[in-house]
Amino acid sequence: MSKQDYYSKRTKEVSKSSLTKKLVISFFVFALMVASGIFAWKWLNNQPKEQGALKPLRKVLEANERILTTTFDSSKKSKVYSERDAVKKVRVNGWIGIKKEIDTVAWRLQVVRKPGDTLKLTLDDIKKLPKEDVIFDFKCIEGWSQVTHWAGVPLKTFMEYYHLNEQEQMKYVGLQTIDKKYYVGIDMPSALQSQTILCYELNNEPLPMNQGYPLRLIIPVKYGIKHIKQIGTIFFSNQKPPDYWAERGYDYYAGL
Ligand SMILES: Nc1nc2c(c(=O)[nH]1)N[C@H]1C(S)=C(S)[C@@H](COP(=O)(O)O)O[C@H]1N2
Ligand SMILES: [Mo]
Repeated sequence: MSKQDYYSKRTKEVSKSSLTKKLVISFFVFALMVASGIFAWKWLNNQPKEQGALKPLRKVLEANERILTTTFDSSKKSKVYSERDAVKKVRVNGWIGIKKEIDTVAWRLQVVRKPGDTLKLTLDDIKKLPKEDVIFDFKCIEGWSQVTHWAGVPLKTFMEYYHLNEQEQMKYVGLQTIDKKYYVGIDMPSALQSQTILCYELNNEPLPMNQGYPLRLIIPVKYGIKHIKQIGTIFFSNQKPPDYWAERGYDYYAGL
């Protein structure tokens, strides 16, 4: 069989009318897909908002959160780096609730053990507790990251020292800036992870004012939004504490 015969045997004659039919069908399938896409998009945008995010999208974030909280392993550490890897010039990001000057002498960390029962601590009280260095890759939701070197007392150590055992059984920790304008809520397992610290040093020096002096949270298992600077108050709750960025449509859990 010649090559030409071979190909002509294998080539089916396609009639013009069946070709037109196929073309019409695929056009309608395409049009239907476009229309359902537009419909779904319009439907989504007509949904009510729940905490700054369209309700169906907020539901997806909450479903993710349920999966992530059940699979979270608090004994698993975030990757640690050596001091050599840490940058000297640390980026400053986020000014909400940050004061340029604060009264260092008057400042107290307010730990609300129960409504109406607040422990007030000086920075020296906190510095007396065992200090841990945390060198990790700090990740902001805006898309940048930096290996940075922080130090302070692990929140777990702090809670044990002040006999906050009952509070450790609760579901969330809430933290607010001194002026209460920035605030975060954190699930207890992440708050008690060993690398979560109440931080008062950056690169072996006291925290600069714009980086959270006198005290900030460093929590490597979360995105930057949860690393609240200039903490004034800490409280404990079984309900989700208010969270500045979650109220504006971001993920509440913000886990890494
Ligand atoms: N009080 C306060 N804390 C804050 C913010 C803020 O706006 N106000 N921004 C957060 C965000 S989005 C990031 S990425 C980190 C940045 O920390 P840095 O300025 O030390 O780099 O701080 C977090 N803590
Ligand atoms: Mo951020």
